[in-house]
This record gives sequence, C-alpha cells and structure tokens, in this order.
Amino acid sequence: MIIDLIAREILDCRGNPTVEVELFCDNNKSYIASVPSGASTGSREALELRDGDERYHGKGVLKAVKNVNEIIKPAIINKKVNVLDIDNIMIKLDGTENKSKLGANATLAVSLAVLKAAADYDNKELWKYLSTSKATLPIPMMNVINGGAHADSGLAIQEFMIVPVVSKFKERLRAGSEIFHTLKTLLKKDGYHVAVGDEGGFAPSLKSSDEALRYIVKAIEQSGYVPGKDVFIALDVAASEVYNKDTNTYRIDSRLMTPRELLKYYSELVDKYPIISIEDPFYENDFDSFKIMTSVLGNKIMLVGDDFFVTNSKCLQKGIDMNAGNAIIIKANQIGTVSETIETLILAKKNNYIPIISHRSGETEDTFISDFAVGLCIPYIKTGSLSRGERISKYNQLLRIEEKLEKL
Ligand code: 2PG
Ligand code: MG
Repeated sequence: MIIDLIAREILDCRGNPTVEVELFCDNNKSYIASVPSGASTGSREALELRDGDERYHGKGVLKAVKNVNEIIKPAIINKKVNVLDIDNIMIKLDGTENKSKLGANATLAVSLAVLKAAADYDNKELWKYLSTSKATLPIPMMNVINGGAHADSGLAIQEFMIVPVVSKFKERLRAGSEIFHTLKTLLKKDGYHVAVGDEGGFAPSLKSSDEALRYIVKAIEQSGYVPGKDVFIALDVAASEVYNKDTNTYRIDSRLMTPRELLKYYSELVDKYPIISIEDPFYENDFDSFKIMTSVLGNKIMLVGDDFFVTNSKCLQKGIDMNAGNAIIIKANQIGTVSETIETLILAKKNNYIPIISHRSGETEDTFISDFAVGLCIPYIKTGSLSRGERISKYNQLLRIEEKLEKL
C-alpha cells in the first residue's frame, strides 16, 4: 500500500530541472523514479509542464511537483501498489487529451515509481516483473555523431547511430565502444574537434552527412568489424527541425530539398551505406511522404516514427491505417504513464511495427528503459553514445541483466 509520496525538482543531464518522485510504501521501503526530457519534441507529445517564470530560465518544474504533492498524492494515498489502477486515477484526475492539467512529467514520475514498487512487492527485479515471455536483450542503436538540436556540429541530421548486431549484448557494447574510440582517433587525426554533444556522440563540424557516414564506415572497418554484417548504421533525421513550412522544403547540409528530392536522397544513402533504419524522415505531419517512402523502402529498412507517433496509440493507428512507417520509437514521457506506453507497444507489436525503446536527449540516472527493453522484449534500444554517465548507466544495467539471464 502507498503511504506517502514526495515529488521534488532535480536536474537532468543538461542541468535543466525535471521531476523526481519518491514513493513510500507499507513495507517500510521507498521507490524513486525520475523523468527525462526531449529537445526535438513532437508537437503531439503529452505536455511537459514547466513553470515559465524567472527561475531556471523558465524551465522550473515546481508546478508539476505541486501537482504531484497536492493533487495526485491525496488521490492515491492508501491505495494498493497497482500501476494500472494508479495510472487510471491520474488519467481521470487530469482529464485532458495530453496531460495538460497535471503535466506528463508529474504523472510519469508517479507511474514509474509505482511500477518499481509493484515489482518489489512481487520480489522481482523490474525487467523480470515486466516479462511475460522469454526475456531478450535489445540491439543498441548508438548515437556516435550528434547533429541537429543536440549539438552545434552544423550537421542537419540529428543522429548518426551504429547498430552492432553481434550475438551477445556485452559484445555489442564492446563493438560500440571500440568503434567510438576509433572514430575519435580518425576525427582527431583530420583536425576535427572531438567534444561530445547531448547524447555523448562527437559533434565535429563536418561538411555533410555523407562525410559523417564515411567516417563511421571507416571506424567500423578499422575496429575489425564488417559494415553491413556485424554493424549497421541508423539515422534519426528529426526532419521537423529542418523543415520550412512556407516553402515545403528541407535543408539538409547545404542542400534545399522538396519531399520528393529528399526521398531520392534517402534512397541513394541506403544504396551507398549499410543503413538499416531511418527515423522521422519527414516533418511530423507529412504522413503522405512517410507512406510513399514506406512503399519504396519499407521492405529494405526500418522507417521509424518518433515525432509522427509520439508513443500515442491514436497517432500510431493513423500510421497503421495509412501504411506509413514500419517501426516506432517508444518514449514513456511522450504519453505520460506506463500503462499507456505499454498499450502503444502492444498495438505496435500486433501490427508488426518494430518497437525501439528510447531515452531522451535530456536524461537522468534512472535506468528504467533498460528494464523495459528486456522485460517487454523490445528488439532495439536507443540510449546514446559510449560516453556520458546518464547514457552508460543504461548500458551497464543491460550488462547486469544479461549476466543474470545467462545464469538462469
Ligand atoms: C529523438 C530523441 C532521442 P529528443 O529525437 O529520438 O534521441 O531526442 O529527446 O531531443 O527528442
Ligand atoms: Mg527521434
């Protein structure tokens, strides 16, 4: 039973405020959860409630904290530790389509803390508690070159990821780390800066996406792996960020492209490089271009909706009905509760949309996405590069889980 809870304002990895909840239960234990925050957010995401006053440049979350402490707390005190029930109470209390009353940062922090408590009441670790079938380790998509809203590299594409598919998770992590360090050496040798962006990837001022891709292929090879066999490449274009509504064009590096030209550009990249996945290739409302791209490239690669679907079953259903995309990013804070996140995940699986669980660019030390990946058998995880503690903590949690699974 829940006997008390406290919400507090803590900082995320960018030094911006976010919500943490500590839940106290009648087993004399407490459970802590915190919520991440995006930079390139989809407009249909649930509301991240910020104070908008003079504190922290308007980014304070004291309103969300107050909503937990004064509205949610009285409604869930003395209730059983049951995620579905507590989520439903909060959804009703909020009463809006996008959590705009309470804030998704308030509801998710509570939802996650309740989930952790529920697992412990069942004497299980979180991943084990979530798992209904055979637990599997995900394939990581590691963001080794950062652009777009995550770095000042000047690169238009937000994320250039390596995807090691070798057999064990610990070998995937090793491949990622080796390639990351080889890439550093290659960039340094050519005089590029090797400081890292928000997700721990390098942010060199390269001239084009093509150049970034060439460096990555070289780094894979020089680390002793075979591109297109051991290690693939994934892109998150986050195209809403480079879209011009007035002219219906996209600026990728020095080129201005119509949707049709952009699709041709993607096809050329897919022919040239071992790309297995492209996320948000068009801006979030251009479902038509997303659908055309799916008919052209959908049998070759994953076409991932992030800003398109925002972990919302209604938005995903639109994609399903139109045949737009074949994969979906799962981010709990886009929808605001664990139950709704799982509902979208189930809808995706049922319709053969490949789920990819994801961090946000503004993360905390909470590693719940690692447990979600394994417990809910999500085949891919995006959790950044091979640097920065808030990214590495997710990988380290996956190492621990893999070790335990091997002993079973
Ligand atoms: C994305 C995410 C995570 P952000 O676009 O997929 O990589 O970025 O959290 O800034 O939305
Ligand atoms: Mg994205």
